[in-house]
Amino acid sequence: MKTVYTCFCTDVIHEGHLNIIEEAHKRGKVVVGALSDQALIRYNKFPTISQDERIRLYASLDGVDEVVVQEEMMYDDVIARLHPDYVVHGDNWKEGPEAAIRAHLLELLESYGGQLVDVPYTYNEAVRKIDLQLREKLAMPEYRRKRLRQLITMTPIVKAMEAHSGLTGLIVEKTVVDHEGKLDQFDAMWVSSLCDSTAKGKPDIELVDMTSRFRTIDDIMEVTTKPIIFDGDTGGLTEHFVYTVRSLERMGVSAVIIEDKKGLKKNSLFGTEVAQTQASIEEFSAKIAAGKKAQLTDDFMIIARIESLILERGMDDALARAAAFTVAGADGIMIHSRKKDPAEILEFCDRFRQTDRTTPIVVVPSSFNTVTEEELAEHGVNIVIYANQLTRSAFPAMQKTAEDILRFHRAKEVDDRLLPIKQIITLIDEL
Ligand code: SPV
Ligand code: MG
Repeated sequence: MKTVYTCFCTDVIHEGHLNIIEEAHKRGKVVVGALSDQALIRYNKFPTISQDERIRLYASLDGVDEVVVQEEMMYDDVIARLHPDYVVHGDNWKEGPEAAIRAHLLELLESYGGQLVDVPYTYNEAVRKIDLQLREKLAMPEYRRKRLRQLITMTPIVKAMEAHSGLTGLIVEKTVVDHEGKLDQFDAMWVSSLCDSTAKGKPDIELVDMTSRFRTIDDIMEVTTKPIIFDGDTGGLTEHFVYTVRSLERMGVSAVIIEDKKGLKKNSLFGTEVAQTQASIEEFSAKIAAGKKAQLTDDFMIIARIESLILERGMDDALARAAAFTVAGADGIMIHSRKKDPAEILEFCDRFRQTDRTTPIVVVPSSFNTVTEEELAEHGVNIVIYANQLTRSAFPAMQKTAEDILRFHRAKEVDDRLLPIKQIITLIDEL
């Protein structure tokens, strides 16, 4: 009896999957791999049911003889374990980022004479509808809101990228790279006060009001499914912050980060070059506690951002605040620095982790950008935020195009650095 292997990464079975099982069954004993949660999240297929539920679902299908877990997106482990005579897969993976997985599988199979069977991919109205429904489900507030907490437990470090519009949201949602034998993508979005304000041509001083900030969130939510971390600046007056918490929670935002400053807030990357006042531990703890009291779900997170290193008040002050804000109810600590060297951030993380092994740590390596995600994770960081790089890359590109059109009195000279017209009109999917 030959062994036939196929890997599933779905929460819903449609006729395409049944077709694959049928093709597999013709060739021998059918072993279905359930792709693990950890691998699914790198695949933009965030699970809406648990790994155990997926295993039970696949095992219940006619023609399936055995279900195993495929831990990694690449097939190395399952192939070594099972040595299947055949691997069956829909032929849609010949194109796009998944082609790298297919190419690697072919090498593995070749080493012992296994065969790949590419079954014509079933794509019809019913399948399209199921795909769409799954996506819509992930975009619903109750699914999106809890996704950040889930990700923290599922991946060594959650990677968030700045978004300030529907378009940048789509970039964070959809960008996938095939790098070092793995697919990779961002896990979450950061609605930065700096970039949201900059996109509106305003300074980052809490001038863009909450109604406008919520509008940005809504634009992003309309076209994405990934969780959102909202930059709540100082949180404003405690009496106002409690309403902000309720609104964000209702919208399906996963977390708000508020910083321990008061009065006129300026961007942290100014450091001590401008006057900025840090709130006392007592004042800020009271704001966190009020926010936690206002919160209605267990999913939402209020993360306390500590500005002691930015304002040069020292490591001990930062650590004392982290401990106090956690006691006040903060669900995470963000520590910020504007030094180029990551040393003070890593020292903070190490010392914080000596007494607190669980409270999530968030960092924003805009200045200390030599540090890698792996190093941060080794020091106990749970979330890394790339806070402004999309805005900062778009601005010089747009400015140069504007200058060159003025210089040449026509647009021909800039044309070869532009997105082709055909692509810009088809960039956004229609329903
Ligand atoms: C933001 O992105 O708005 C932030 C991070 O708050 S920073 O600009 O570094 O202060
Ligand atoms: Mg900000």
